This record gives sequence, C-alpha cells and structure tokens, in this order.
Amino acid sequence: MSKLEALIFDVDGTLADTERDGHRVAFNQAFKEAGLDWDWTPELYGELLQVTGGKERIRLYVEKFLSDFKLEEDITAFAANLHKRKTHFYLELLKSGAIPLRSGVERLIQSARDVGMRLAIATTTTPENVTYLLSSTLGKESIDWFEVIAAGDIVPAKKPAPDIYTWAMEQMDIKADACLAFEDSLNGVKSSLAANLKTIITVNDYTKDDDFSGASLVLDQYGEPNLPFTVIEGDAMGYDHVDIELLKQIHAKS
Ligand code: XBP
Ligand code: MG
Repeated sequence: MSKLEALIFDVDGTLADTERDGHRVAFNQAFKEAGLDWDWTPELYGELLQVTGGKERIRLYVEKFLSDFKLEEDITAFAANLHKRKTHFYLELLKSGAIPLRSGVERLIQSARDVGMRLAIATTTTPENVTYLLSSTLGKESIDWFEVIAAGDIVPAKKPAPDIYTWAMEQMDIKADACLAFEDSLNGVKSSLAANLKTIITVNDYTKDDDFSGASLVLDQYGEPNLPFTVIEGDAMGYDHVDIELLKQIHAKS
C-alpha cells in the first residue's frame, strides 16, 4: 500500500456551499438580464443538479423542462452566451465575499500544507470560479497551494465520468492509491470512485439523500475540534473532526 501523498478536492458543495445561494442566483441574474422570465427556484435547481456543468444545465432545462421554447440560434451557442453572463454574476458574488468555506475546510487545507501533503482540485465548474473562491476565502496566494486545478471544459466528459480526476492525477504524475478524493454528491462520487480514488463525502442539503455506496466515509461536515461532525455512513474510528491522522487511517484501511 503506498503512502498518502495527495488530497484532491471537488469545489461546489465540498469546499463551499455554492449551489443554492451562489450558482443558482447567478443563473437567475443572467436570465433576467437576457429578458427571459425563467426562475430557477431552490427546488427546481435541485432537479437540475442531476447534470454537472452550467451550460449542460441550461440545455437540460430548455430541452426537458421548456419543450415549447423556440430558439432562433443553436442551443450550444445560446447556452454558452448565457453561461458567460452567469459566470460574470457568479464572480461578482464571490468577490463580495458572499460565499464562505464550509466548516473545517480551511483548517484541513492548512494542516495538509503543514505536513507537505500535495493538493489538487477536480471540479466541473469554470476555472475562474475556483480561483475567485480561493482568493476570496483563503487569499490570492492560496491559488498556488494547489498543484493542479482541473476544472470545467478541460476534459469533454464531465462528472460522473472519471476523466477530470484522471486528468488531474496525470498532471501530478501520481497514482490513485496515493490520493484521497473529497466530494459531496452522487455525480462526484461516481467520478472519483471510477477513477479508483478512496473518497470522503460531506453532504449538503441538495445531496443528503444521494446514494454514497462505495465511499469510505460520509459526514455532515469536516468539523472542528470544538464542532464535531455527524457520521452518516462508515467508521470514523473514534475521531470527531476530519484531520490528517484520520485521513491517513482511512487511506491505510483495505
Ligand atoms: C458542480 C457543477 C457546476 C456548478 C456550476 O459539480 O455542476 O456546474 O454547478 O458551474 P461538481 P459552471 O461539484 O460535481 O464539480 O456554471 O461554471 O459550470
Ligand atoms: Mg460537488
């Protein structure tokens, strides 16, 4: 069994609760600006999360939920243009500091750095969304803490395909058995498990009922020394918050 050398994090839902009060809001701002009377309520957005990727989500909405919507242009170009504006509004939200990191994320990243663990990101979101989130929460320099930021359209097949994780590990020249992945959703865990990565899940309101079979541990949050996590599935081996020692034990378990 190789040593645990690297942690690979998903972003949306894992590092921060970005979907309901971040991405969703930005999509609605873009729709309004474009003169569309679409309103993605928190509930509808939950259904649209079945696909990853914002452009793919717009397409799903038009094709499955708005069957009589007439488009004068190609759906791919239409979704891409609308999505550009959505990204603009989302970055404005991040710049305003509206989206904090989830509990324990900053501590875990800092302690991984302290012990020389390698860090990477594997996400379906647009690359700037990642760098703006890191800058607005951990400071601009934190972008360089991550050896690889694998994001967005860098691989054509988004999660649940394993490609984004595989691509990140290729860039790092590292094998899956020397890494752990961190996810929050069904599409995320399908992707990381298909890339042969042991995976730790922290659920959120949109993903708490997802099927996380195959994950090493499912928690409500990473927690802090004075803010214990709740175990949803798996064996936390007596720990009450996620730290490097727990990660090493999970990694070592067959
Ligand atoms: C995240 C996504 C993304 C974001 C929006 O999934 O599906 O589409 O919702 O980002 P995961 P963009 O956490 O599994 O990577 O609009 O930039 O695509
Ligand atoms: Mg996610």
